[in-house]
Amino acid sequence: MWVTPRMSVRTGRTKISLLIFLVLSCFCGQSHGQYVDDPSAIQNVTYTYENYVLSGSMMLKSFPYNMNAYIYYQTYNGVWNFTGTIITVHWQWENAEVTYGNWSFSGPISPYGISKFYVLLQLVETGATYIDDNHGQYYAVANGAPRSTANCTGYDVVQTSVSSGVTNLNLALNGNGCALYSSDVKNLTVSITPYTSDIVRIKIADTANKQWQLPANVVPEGSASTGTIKTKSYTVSYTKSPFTFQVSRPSGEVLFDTSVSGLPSLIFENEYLEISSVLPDNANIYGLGDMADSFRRPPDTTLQTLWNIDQGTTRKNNAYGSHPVYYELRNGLVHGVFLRNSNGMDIALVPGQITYRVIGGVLDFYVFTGPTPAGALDQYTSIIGKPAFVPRWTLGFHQCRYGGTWVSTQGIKDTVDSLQQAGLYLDTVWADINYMNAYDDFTLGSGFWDWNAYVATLHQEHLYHVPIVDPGIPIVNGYRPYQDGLSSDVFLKWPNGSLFFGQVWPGVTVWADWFHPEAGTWWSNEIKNFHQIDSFDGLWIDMNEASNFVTPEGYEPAYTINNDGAWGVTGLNTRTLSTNLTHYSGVAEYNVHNLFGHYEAIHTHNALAALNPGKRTFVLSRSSFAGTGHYSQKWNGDNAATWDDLYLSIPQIMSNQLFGIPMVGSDICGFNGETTEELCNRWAQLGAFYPFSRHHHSTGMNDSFFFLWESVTESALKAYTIRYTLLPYLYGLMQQASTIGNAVFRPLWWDNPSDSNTYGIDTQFTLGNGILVTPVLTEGATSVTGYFPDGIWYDWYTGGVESSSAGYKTLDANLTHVNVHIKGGVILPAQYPAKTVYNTTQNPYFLIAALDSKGTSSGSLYVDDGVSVRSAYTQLNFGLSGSSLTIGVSKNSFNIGPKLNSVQILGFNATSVPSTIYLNGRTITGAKASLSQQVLDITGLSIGLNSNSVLQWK
Ligand code: MIG
Repeated sequence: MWVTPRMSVRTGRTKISLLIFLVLSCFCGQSHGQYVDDPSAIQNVTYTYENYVLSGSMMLKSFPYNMNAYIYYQTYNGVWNFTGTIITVHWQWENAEVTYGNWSFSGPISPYGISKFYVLLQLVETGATYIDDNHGQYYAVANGAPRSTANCTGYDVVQTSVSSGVTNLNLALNGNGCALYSSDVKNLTVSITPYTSDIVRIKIADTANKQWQLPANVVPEGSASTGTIKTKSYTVSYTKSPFTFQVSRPSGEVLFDTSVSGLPSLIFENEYLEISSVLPDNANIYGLGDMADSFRRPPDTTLQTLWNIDQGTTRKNNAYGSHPVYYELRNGLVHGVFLRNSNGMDIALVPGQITYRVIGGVLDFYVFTGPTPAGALDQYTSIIGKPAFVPRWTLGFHQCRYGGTWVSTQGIKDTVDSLQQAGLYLDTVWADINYMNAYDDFTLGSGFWDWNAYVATLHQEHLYHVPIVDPGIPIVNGYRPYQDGLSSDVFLKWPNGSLFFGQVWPGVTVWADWFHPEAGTWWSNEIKNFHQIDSFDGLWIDMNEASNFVTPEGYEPAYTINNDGAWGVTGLNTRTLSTNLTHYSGVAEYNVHNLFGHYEAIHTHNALAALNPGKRTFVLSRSSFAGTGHYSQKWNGDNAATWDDLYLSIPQIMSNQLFGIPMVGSDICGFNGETTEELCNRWAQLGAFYPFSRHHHSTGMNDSFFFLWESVTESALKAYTIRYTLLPYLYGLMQQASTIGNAVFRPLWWDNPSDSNTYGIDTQFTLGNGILVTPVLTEGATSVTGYFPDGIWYDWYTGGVESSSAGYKTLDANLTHVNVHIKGGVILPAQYPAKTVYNTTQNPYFLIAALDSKGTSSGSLYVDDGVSVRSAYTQLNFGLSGSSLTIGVSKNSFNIGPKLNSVQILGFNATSVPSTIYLNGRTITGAKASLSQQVLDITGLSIGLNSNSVLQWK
């Protein structure tokens, strides 16, 4: 650990050069006891950081000769990677009393912005060591100078009142504040509101009410229970000087604690808010996105920036959407924390803490206590809004393409024909910007003169169509959307009232101000008009970060968040709207940048709902914010045709479940770059299990349609046969997501929260609790190792037992095989698959009943018309035990046409095959049972699903 210092000492006023070494491990190993500790040894430490060089100066008390100096940098494993870097310090004797030293080193400074410096002086002659703990303090590091937080002494509680369960505190700035990046807000108001028995809201706002606060019609704030809450699953406490707060479980387990040793208790400036909470070491944190990262966020090295940006998959960058929510899994119990704030921010996870650094707004926290994963998600979505229920057809396969042959009706039709001729599954035909005339929204280009006639033929086949619509509206005289928008005055403006121009596909454009009261009407009208020339079934809203091809001038705050992973280099205005713009009623774009796509999604949803009253909508958005899932669905934007992006799609889809956006997917086979047969093959196998399953590819690339390769065709057929077979199950999961907020595409810990082996797994997932998918994610692999949680897992294809106790298994995975397993104890409702969702829904049902170790299983089926918002529905519950299957109808208002034709029982342990099948006590003639391995197949049934029944076999 120690490096012997080289030293050259000259006396008097001559310069002394010492080498100061950076020591990488933290200071904890040092015993202070054996040293003389003089906290005032070092004074006036300054640091500057520019162009990746950290430099500084300091004053030292006069010391005898032969003094060595070291600078200790307290590092966090993996965060600050300075191994071997030596700092050179040039010491100068200033006078007899003090020593003045300048030092500098170069190297990448921590992008994580959590830094602590110590300086240690060692007197070689006497062997005594002076440790300057005073300057072992915390510095905020962003682009520009690391700034000392020594004077950030927080706030004191000066007044307390409690009324109808809500605790209100008045806070006053302690001392003069530190003005770290902007001016301190002097007076704060804290309200601690018990929301429900499992949710508490702690809001810290400026008393003067000058800071930006989110309107509840744009980002909901949930509603507190009106009556008294009898049992709360949390307690909240606070300290008065300085103010900090703690949320605990009644057991005493502390979930959130803003009193973090060594860190400022609270910084609340008009453009810089900082607050931290204690985390356990090696915490299991999930969420905080959009991002491309492992699902479990590295607890020591995560910096999640939230500032919506048009940026393809880049590990650990901010991306298209902003979701300031995390879930922590601790000893099998889950809780979550939502910061309801739309401003740009950095959220850092370093050992033992989470730190928020926000460039505006207020600190509006919700802590929800789970403790089950599903409970936590239900609680979060009770605040931000439950996910929208998707139309059933959207669960089919979607084909998209940018450019290539998709520049005319015929080009698209050729692809559709080829897919169908290959026997592949298909439900929805997309149209990218190439369908437009000159990339102008709501127009059809010349190659698409016959488009709507073609859409009509698609509809006849029960296929669907979704076109893209971009938010940039071209400035073209006589172009109706532009003219209409001008007349309604809905476009975004500079503070002086002049229109803001940028540039996107159609050339110079303006953008709507979604906060304008006329914006929704204008957008709805354009969409309604467009529907007359293109009878679409849903809309795809792209470029809504908002993306701009040019970077306008605009305000940059002093604390530059780590936008695009390039602190300070990529400013807030980079390739987007200017932060200077003002929305209707003076709302600053600076504060609401992260809401552009979210608000556009709301308006687009409203427009579609107006177009088809009573029907569900389908809006695919690239950008999102907390609550977008209530209105819209999402895809993960421009991934690349790489194996890494194949993998990343899993954690991305899982994270979106936590954000309340269950209907999400990534571009299958990869958007940017050329895919390969093998990659596309594995992607078809994985993509078949994405909630939103769409193949898409960028312009300028070779085609990558499934049917182009035999192996990919075979894999796609195999994998999508499973998907379409399980449509009733998948649809039921979507319905549950929209009512109780449960996840559809789940991490393995979702249903096994006490099994810590599952906490880091993001190369496998389950659909609901019943289907486990273990895809191949590496090139050249012919096998794959996966984890099987406790219980019995049956192989999808053979029905045989794959695993009956928790553990890892290596599975065969030849090129056209995707491993799918069924959980013992679950009954999966299924239908015989046809090549479209519609045709599948016309086919008979069957049940796959996988038995648990007790020989039982259960499941459910939800059926409605697939499109109506408040539709009549029928809900059935299945229970299998011994030699009978009970079908119970708990709600019965939708007539289910197809009958239940067969039941497969996996794990059937008897040696004799039942000879008689009974329905409600009567023999069913024509029904028979056959046993192969341990799968009992009962066929020849025709059971109506609108009444209770009992099926038995003997
Ligand atoms: O600047 O519409 O993410 O899916 O194909 C690119 C063209 C604009 C980005 C979307 C992508 C889409 C593409 N769009």
